[in-house]
Amino acid sequence: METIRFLHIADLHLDSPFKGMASAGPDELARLQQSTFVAFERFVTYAVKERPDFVVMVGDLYDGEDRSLRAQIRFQQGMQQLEKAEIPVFLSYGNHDHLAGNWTRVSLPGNVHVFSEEVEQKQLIVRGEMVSLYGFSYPQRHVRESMIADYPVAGQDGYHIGLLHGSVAGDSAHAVYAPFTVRELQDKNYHYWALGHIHKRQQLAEEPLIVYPGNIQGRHRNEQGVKGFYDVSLSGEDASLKFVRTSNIVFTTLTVSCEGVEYADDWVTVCQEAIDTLATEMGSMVVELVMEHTEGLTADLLHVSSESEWIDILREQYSGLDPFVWIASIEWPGTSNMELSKTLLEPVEYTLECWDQNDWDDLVKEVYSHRAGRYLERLTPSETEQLKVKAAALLANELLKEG
Ligand SMILES: [Mn+2]
Repeated sequence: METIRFLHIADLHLDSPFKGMASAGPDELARLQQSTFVAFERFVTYAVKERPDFVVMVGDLYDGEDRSLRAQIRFQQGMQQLEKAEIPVFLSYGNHDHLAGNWTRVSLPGNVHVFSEEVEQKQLIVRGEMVSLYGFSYPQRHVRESMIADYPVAGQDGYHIGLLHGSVAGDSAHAVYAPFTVRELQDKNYHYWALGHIHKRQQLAEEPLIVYPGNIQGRHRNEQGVKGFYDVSLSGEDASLKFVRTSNIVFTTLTVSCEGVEYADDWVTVCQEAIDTLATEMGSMVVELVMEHTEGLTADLLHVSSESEWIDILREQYSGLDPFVWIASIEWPGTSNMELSKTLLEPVEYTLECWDQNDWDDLVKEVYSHRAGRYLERLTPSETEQLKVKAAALLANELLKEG
């Protein structure tokens, strides 16, 4: 069989608002809010240069069901560049950009093929080889039922690729959308399964390759490390993957040893050296600092200055610099257990993130229909958002209270 080559990308979350970064100032926030677009442009540039046979995009192209106009225009421009380079694009929408949302319509060029709300087959011919793609778009936000039965078993001819935005059945860490088992996917006899939805890059199986490329740009502390997409080659039964980085700002954790440090100015130097070394390797980043061996810094030093003062001093050192560095937090020994807090916070944040205005309306329906509740003022969507952030913080505080 001829070798075919395509790019597999998912969870672009264009125009993600970075709501969790409330501590950042307006300049830093603006910089963060640009990052999903920068990551997307890196992908487009790569595609135009490398000329793959086609591209598959597997859901959550947009962050919100309103598909912000800015995101749509930037996406449309990207698709036009791919059209000029004669690269077909096959895409499906996910739970974040489901078809029941309300958005201003922006047209997409003719090289873009969108999967409808029912599993369907699309085909193209690459150097005489028939390539069949199967997928669907989310008709509404929640698709809790399995969609696997609707995917046909592959025939003998050509290549077969499945697109699926969803998660493994029984994965309790993530609200389950379009659940599947690896076995069910394998039973379809496809050459490749292009997955989306889970933001952590991973391979669920090798025969055939069942792959989450992860998202293209981290959006908060639980989406750490370098992000990107896969450049995939299929040659008969053989497959190879190459990861391509797109992330513009990396979320990361850095442990700093304060051994031998006695004075605050030495502490600043030690931190700066560690941060600069990491930034040289990672580029722009949002970093959580973890201090260790702080015995030399007397308790006085730590007590006299508040935690916010320490962090502000470091932040000032990096204000307005390139690469962009934002110090998200400083953890001192004994203040909290970061591993524990991550374990607890991930499901909490995910749950809150999955809430939309409808879920909220449902929840408070009773309150407003109550005799006395009719006179209450309604919360605006932005107040609801703030409430979610506060609720997550409150819950985390309660959970992490030390005995
Ligand atoms: Mn997603």
